Amino acid sequence: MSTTNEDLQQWIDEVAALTRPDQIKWCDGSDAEYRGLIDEMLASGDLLELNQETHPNCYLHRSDPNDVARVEHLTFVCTKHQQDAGPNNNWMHPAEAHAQMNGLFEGCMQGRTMYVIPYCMGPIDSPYARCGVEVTDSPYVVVNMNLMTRMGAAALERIEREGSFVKGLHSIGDLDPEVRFIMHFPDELQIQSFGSGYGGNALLGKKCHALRIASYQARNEGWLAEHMLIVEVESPQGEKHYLAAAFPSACGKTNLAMLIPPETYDGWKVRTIGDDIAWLHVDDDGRLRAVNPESGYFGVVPGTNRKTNHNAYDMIRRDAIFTNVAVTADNEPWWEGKDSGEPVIDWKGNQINGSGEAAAHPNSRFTVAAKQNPSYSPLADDPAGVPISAIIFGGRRRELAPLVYEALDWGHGVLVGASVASETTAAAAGKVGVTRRDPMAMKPFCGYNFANYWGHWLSFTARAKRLPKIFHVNWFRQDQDGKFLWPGFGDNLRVMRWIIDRCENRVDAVETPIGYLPKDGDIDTNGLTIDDATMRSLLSVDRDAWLAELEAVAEYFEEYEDRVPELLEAERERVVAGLKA
Ligand code: SAT
Ligand code: MN
Repeated sequence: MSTTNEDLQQWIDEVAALTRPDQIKWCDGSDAEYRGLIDEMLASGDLLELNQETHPNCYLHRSDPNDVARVEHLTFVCTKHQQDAGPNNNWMHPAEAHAQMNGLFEGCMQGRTMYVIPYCMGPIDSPYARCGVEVTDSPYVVVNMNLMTRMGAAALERIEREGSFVKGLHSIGDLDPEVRFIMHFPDELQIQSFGSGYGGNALLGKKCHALRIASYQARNEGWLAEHMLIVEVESPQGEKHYLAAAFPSACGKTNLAMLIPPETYDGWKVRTIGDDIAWLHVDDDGRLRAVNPESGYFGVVPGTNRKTNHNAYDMIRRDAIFTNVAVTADNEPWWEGKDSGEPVIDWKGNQINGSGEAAAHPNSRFTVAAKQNPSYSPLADDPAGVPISAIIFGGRRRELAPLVYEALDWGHGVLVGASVASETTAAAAGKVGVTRRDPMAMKPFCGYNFANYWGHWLSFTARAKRLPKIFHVNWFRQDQDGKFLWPGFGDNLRVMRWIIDRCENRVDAVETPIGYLPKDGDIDTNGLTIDDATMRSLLSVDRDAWLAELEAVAEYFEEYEDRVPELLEAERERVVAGLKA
């Protein structure tokens, strides 16, 4: 196979001349191709077969122990001017980055097969969808892209019809952590990734294309590419709402997108449109519509069990690729928080020795096709996407942020999003549990200067007539002993219900300087063993702590100097004045 698109053909020829692979394979996305690659990887030891009786078509990949998470310090946005990448990105001049990457890619595929993966982010017939081509020397990347994106023949056809696509070049190199770079060239619609085979570093359709490059395109074209799940909530009366929610990596987006209603919520249905990324466009009626550019999930495994998320638990019992989990004596996958079985071999392939170290890596992952999700919504395939009623921001915060509050209006909501902070998780290399600013949960993913990004968000008041309401939630508030105050998981539907009632103007709220909070008793706790005092502390606003928070936000904004929109600073001052009054 090759292509009628000259630009694509020429690029593939150039890449092949540079990297010198033994052979080139154009991927068609077929089941036979998927099967063939799995068999090759089983033969090479890249994949290990798991118990096929209990877990049909499930396989385990052990990544290099130095290559288990995204590497933000090695991820760059290469624009001509450093200010355009902003203080939120590592920057390198495109000419320098190209010279460096060309040196690394030179001859790197000798002895290997080069795979050409045409893919489409978004429903294949959607006007909102965008295509790309990833070239890689990793068969693991090909099978993951098969599960995560609409890849193969149909995507290539669309590329040949439309002509435009994002170019992604990837090689695992020698998996040397010292020689690892994830480079983005937004003006050229190019991504180059070297030296890692892991998730967001290597599956270039995901964070590199659908967020970093897409956010840059979205700014120029008047839409938004966001790190958000999209969930459909249907009441017993058949009223449907679509909510989009942004949380940092490994803060429970997949669980919220696949939420199982509490027992007392008879007749409520929750369905998944997307679990990680949303592309938001203004439609002809002036509403925001969302599509999920992906068609599969790359989810955190630890903590998944029948109680926390039986949909996810069932979903990964067949046709799933596990990365860096442990295995039991019966050769079943095992992870911390799985409520059955015992690990005998850890994620590195060593016999468990009782050292107390985690058996599965804390950032171990499953990859599955979205259609396998018992709560999959067919609207995930709708080319028109779904209209969004509410946007929800959240972070992992031991204190300060109440369980839920509503922004006063869109402009204030942008401040709420821009102020998001969260404790770091194992999804990225580095220390875990440190609170850092993560505006809109996009810190690792915004492909341009955050200050311009906030300005772009603010511009939607002029672009759209019927904007969604904006909320902030915090499922992670703890008491002095470190105990979580809110049960989380399925019970988060109780909070989403209040959010929906607010969108429908069915429930009043208490106005405070930080936003609207639920009145006493308006969050349904029927069936929960949570006392009034706990609910009050979950919904309390500590004035002094909030004043300190807004001061910290001001300091954070200072890094962005004069690019910070005046409107955003005015919103911040408005909240400060309210708190002082
Ligand atoms: O590694 S990924 O970026 O794909 C997953 C995540 O961190 O959200
Ligand atoms: Mn994510």
